Amino acid sequence: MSFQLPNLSYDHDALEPHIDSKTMQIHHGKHHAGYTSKLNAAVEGTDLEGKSIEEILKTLDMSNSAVRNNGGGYYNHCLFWEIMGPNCGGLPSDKLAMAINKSFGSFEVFKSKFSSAAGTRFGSGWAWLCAHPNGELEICSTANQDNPLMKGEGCGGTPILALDVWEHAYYLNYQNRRPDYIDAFFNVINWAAVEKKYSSATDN
Ligand code: MN3
Repeated sequence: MSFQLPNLSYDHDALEPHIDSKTMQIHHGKHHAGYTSKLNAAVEGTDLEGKSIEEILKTLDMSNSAVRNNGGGYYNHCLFWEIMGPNCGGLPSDKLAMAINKSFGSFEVFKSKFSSAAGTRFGSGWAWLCAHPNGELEICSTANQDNPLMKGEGCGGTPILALDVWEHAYYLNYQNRRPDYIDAFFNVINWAAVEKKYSSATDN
C-alpha cells in the first residue's frame, strides 16, 4: 500500500484571507503531491515498504536523504492541513489550555515563543508544538522537511501543531513578510484538532 495524498477537509479558499486559495492549491496539489510520489518511489522495493510514516521517520537512517526529505514532507504537510480550518483560531480550551498554561505560563507567552521559533528559523523549515508523554509541551523548530520524530531533530516530542515557514507556504500573498503570515496563522488554527493530537500523544 503506497502513501496517498490526503484530501483537504475544507475548500482551497476556506482559509482566506489568511491563507489564499492559490497558495493552497499549489501547496497541496503540487508540493505535497510531489513529496508523496517521491516518497513512494523512495520506499518501493525497500524494507521500509508497508511501514507507517511515523514508524519510518522514527527509525530512519538520516543519511537516506530521499526518504528524509520526502517522508518528512509527506508527514509534515498531512499534519499541517489537519490542524487548520475555517472558522477557527481563537483560544484552545480545557485540557490543552491548561497544559499550555502549565508549560509556558500563559497563552500569550506560548504564542510569542512559537512565533519566534517560526520567525527565526533561517531559510526553509518548520515550527512545532510538541507533547511529551507526561503531558509537558515544548516548542522547537527544524530545517527543511525534518521533524521532531526523526532522531536528533527538534525537541523529540510528538508534534501536535505545525507551521510551514518555507517561502512556498506564504510568498504569493505575503512576499517577504513572514511575521505577517505567522500572525495570520493563529486565525486558522483548529484547536480542537490540536487537542485531539495532544490527548493521543500523552498519558493524560
Ligand atoms: Mn510546504
